Amino acid sequence: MQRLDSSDIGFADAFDALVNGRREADADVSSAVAQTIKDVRAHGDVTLADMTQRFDGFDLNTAGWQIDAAQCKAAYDALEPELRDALTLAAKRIEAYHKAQLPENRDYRDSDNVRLGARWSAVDAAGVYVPGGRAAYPSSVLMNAIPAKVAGVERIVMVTPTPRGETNQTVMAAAYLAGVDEIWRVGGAQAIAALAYGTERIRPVDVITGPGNAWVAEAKRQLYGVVGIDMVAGPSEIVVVADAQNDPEWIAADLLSQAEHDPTSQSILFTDNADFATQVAAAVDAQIATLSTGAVARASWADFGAIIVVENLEGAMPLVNRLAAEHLELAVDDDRAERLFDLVRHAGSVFLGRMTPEAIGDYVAGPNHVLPTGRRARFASGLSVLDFMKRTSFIALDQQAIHKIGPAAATLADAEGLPAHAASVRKRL
Ligand code: HSO
Ligand code: ZN
Repeated sequence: MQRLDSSDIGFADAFDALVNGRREADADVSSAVAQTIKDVRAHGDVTLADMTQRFDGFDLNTAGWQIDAAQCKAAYDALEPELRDALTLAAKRIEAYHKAQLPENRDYRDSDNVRLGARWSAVDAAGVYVPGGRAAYPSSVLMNAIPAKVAGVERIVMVTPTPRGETNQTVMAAAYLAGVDEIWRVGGAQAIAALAYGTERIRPVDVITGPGNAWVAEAKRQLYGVVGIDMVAGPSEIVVVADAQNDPEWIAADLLSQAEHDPTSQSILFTDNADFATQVAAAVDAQIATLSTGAVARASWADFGAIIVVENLEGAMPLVNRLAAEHLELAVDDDRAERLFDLVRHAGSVFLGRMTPEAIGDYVAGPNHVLPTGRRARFASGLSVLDFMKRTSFIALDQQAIHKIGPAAATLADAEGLPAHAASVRKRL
C-alpha cells in the first residue's frame, strides 16, 4: 500500500503515477484468439469439443453439451432456504430497478409539421458469458441476464466452462431465476466465437455480455462489430472518501471487499485525518489475516492499494474524478455525502453515506454491478437494459412538409454531386 499526503512535495507526480498506473495484464493473446475464432468459424462444434477436451478435461459428446432447464430448476429447489431467499430477493430488486430503466418511444410533430420519432426494440438473442472457477458469481448471472430479460430479449443463451464436467449449482439456480433459455458447457474465446458466428448446435446471438479472462475479453474485442458487446472490462476498483467519524474497521472492510476480488483490484482511501488513515491501515492488515481470500487481498492491497491524506474532502473531489473509479463510497454524514455527490463527475456507481457499503450494490440494491473499470467511467456507464436494445428512428412527411424542407435536401444533394438523390426529392415537389 502506498500512503500519500496531498501536502507533500511531489504529491502531484505521485498521484499522476497512481492515476496512470497500469493494472491490466499485458499478455498478448490476440493472435491465439484470432486463430481460435478462425477455427470455430471453419469447424464449429468439432473445434468446441476439441478445445473443451483439452482445456476443461471432459468430452462434450459423452457428458452432454447443454445443461437443461430441469437441472437448473433442481439446482434452485435444492438451495438452502436462506440462500434461495437471498437470491430471489436480489433477482426481484434487480428486475424492478431495470424495469424502471426501460426507455420511452418518441413520436411527435415538429414546427415544420414533420412527424419524427424513435422506437426502441430488443435484440433477438443475447449471450451471457459466465466464467468458471473463482469468478463464477451467481450474482453476475442475475446482473447480466435480468436486464436482457427486462429489455424483452426472447432468447438468452449462457455459456460457461465446466472444468472436468463439474457445474456450479448456485450459478445454475441463478440462471433458472433469471430466465436463461439455454446453457452450453463451453468457455473461453471459443465460446465467444460460437455465440458470434454460430455453430451446428449453437445458434448465433446479437449481443454478448459478461466478464471473462484475458482470452474471453480479447475475443469480445475482436468480434465487436459482428455482435454487440457490453464493454471490455478490466480489474475492478473502489475509492472510499471517509472522514474520521467512521469506524476504521468498517472502512477497512470496504477496502478489502474489492481487494479480495483479484490481485490486480485496487482500493484507495481518501481521508482528511492522518490518525484515521493509520487506524484504517492497521485494521486492513489485521483483517487480511482473517480472510479466506487473504492471499488475493494482500497482493492487491500491497501492489495497488493507496491511502491519501488530504486537507479537506471537498477539495479532494477533483482527484477522485480523475480516478473515475468503478465504485465510489462517500462515507460521511448524509448531508455532507449529498454535497460531495454534487461534485462527482466521473464514477461508475456511487454509494452515499455511512450505511451504504459497496457490497450492497454488488448483490441486492438493484443497479447493475457490471460497471466501467480502469477509468472508463470517464466515457462509459454500467450495464443496462439499453445494452440489449436499439433505437429505430422514423420520419413521416406529408405534401406540405416535403415542400417545406425538401428543397434544402435537393440543394445539398446537388452540392454533393448526387443527382439521383436530388431527383427523388424534386419529383415530389
Ligand atoms: N464487485 C464486483 C461484482 C461482484 N462482487 C460480484 C461480488 N460478486 C464488480 O466489481
Ligand atoms: Zn464485489
